Amino acid sequence: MHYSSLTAKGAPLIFLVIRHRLSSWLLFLSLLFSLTFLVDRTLAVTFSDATISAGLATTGYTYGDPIWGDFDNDGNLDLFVDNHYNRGSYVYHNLGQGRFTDILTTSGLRHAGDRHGSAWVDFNNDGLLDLSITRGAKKGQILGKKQDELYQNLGNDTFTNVAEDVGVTNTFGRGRGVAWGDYDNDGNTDLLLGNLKTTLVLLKNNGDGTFSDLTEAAGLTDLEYTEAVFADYNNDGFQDIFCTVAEAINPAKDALFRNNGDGSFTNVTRSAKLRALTNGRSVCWGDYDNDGDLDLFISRGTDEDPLKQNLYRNNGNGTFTDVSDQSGLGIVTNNRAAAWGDYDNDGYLDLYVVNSGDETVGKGPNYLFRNNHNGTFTDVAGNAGVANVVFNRGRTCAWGDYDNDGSLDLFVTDGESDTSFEQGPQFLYHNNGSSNNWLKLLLVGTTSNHQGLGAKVTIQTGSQIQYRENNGASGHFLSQGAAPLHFGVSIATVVDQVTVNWPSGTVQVLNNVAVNQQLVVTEGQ
Ligand SMILES: [Ca+2]
Ligand SMILES: [Ca+2]
Ligand SMILES: [Ca+2]
Ligand SMILES: [Ca+2]
Repeated sequence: MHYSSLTAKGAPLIFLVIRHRLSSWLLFLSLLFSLTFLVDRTLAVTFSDATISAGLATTGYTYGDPIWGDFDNDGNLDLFVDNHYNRGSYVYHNLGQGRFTDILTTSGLRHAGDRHGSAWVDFNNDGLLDLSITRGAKKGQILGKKQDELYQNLGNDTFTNVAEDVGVTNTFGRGRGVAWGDYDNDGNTDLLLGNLKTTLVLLKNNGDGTFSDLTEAAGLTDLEYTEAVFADYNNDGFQDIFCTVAEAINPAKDALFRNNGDGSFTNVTRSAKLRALTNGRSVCWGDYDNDGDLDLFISRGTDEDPLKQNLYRNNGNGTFTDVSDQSGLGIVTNNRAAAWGDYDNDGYLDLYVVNSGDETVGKGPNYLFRNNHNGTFTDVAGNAGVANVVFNRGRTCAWGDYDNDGSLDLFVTDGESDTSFEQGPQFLYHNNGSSNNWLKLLLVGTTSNHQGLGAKVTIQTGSQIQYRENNGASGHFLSQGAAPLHFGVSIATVVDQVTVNWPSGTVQVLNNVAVNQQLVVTEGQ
């Protein structure tokens, strides 16, 4: 559309330039045209509301982030949405052709519960995504009695809760965040649980159907955090932990724990030059500046105090620089979920942030911060059609290409417990796409954990690199994104090199990979 209108307006100009300095003007015009066209390729990206046409419910009672995961391995991303307050969760099975059906009643999942965080994880390495869910404790009244859930995927679209059998019930926590990652690189994914007004729990997966509580041995005792997530910030091959919390009794401050590689962690917040701030909500690791290390965005806010959002650029030497202001992300507001995703496939990670707003006027517009390729971001949510302006409170979001057209789609929920807006509209925003190219990589570990959690992927196109860490198995406000890993590659028609650093230490290199495909990368093959 933009292409043809530009050509029509440009036509009279061409006659002028032919009469003058023909070659230089033509060169100038063609450059201008190319630049405009390149900008058009991405500026034009919009989304359409596909909630009803996809067969999804239009209301929900969410607490934690919705999670995308292909639990039946048919190549289509399914969607779990964990409704709160004893409302039935949504277990949306993707039927293909952009349609979903809720299979809660036949899935084997308990109908409802005080559910908060959820994560798709293949905890037993059988190639099927299982479902891990944290539960609250009725405002603390049933601590010691309440149990988290771990639904083992039995195939045939059914699940059974094995949490008690394997020992991941976390009865002494008011369950919030859930993060899976192989912190000791033994091929089994371990479990890190954030709790409200109780402490963190680290459960080591023994690989034999049992888990051991190694919180104390890891040096993670007495840490009161709701959000704790794995990510290897210093690229030493060991998953580190970042934590934040809001609404604790004595709100703990943001903390970064370096994995020492021997099963223990050390608090390095100060030496890493991260600020000891409070009231973080969402923790989002992503390499927004394409330099091969994970940068960190933290959304913040409480209903009493709008707060400044934070972006930390990873300096690549174990320290970070606070670039909140210079990046344009340091706005003062009250946000909840946030998630990185290259929605316009231009090769740079963009960021979606959900605005919770306040109890009087409800939520403000959500943000779609488009990456300007120079360390700054511009909010384009309104033009893109994802500002999500509804009379409610903002809650959660997740990126996933549910229709496999190569463009990341977006699921957004509203509604917030303990407010006047408990029930909220939920939206599936279909990405109408761009002409940019893309590559999706689905990792399959063999020596490493089957899901490939913790694997690092670098792709090179010409002189540009992009970097992702496969850390998708986490939930609540830990919007780490789903497998497959999604890369936009702009106008590149071939990816020169794909390098996968597996948690086992195996390094795998693929050369001259065709774009616009989903590639399965099996460790060692
Ligand atoms: Ca590390
Ligand atoms: Ca970076
Ligand atoms: Ca982008
Ligand atoms: Ca799509």
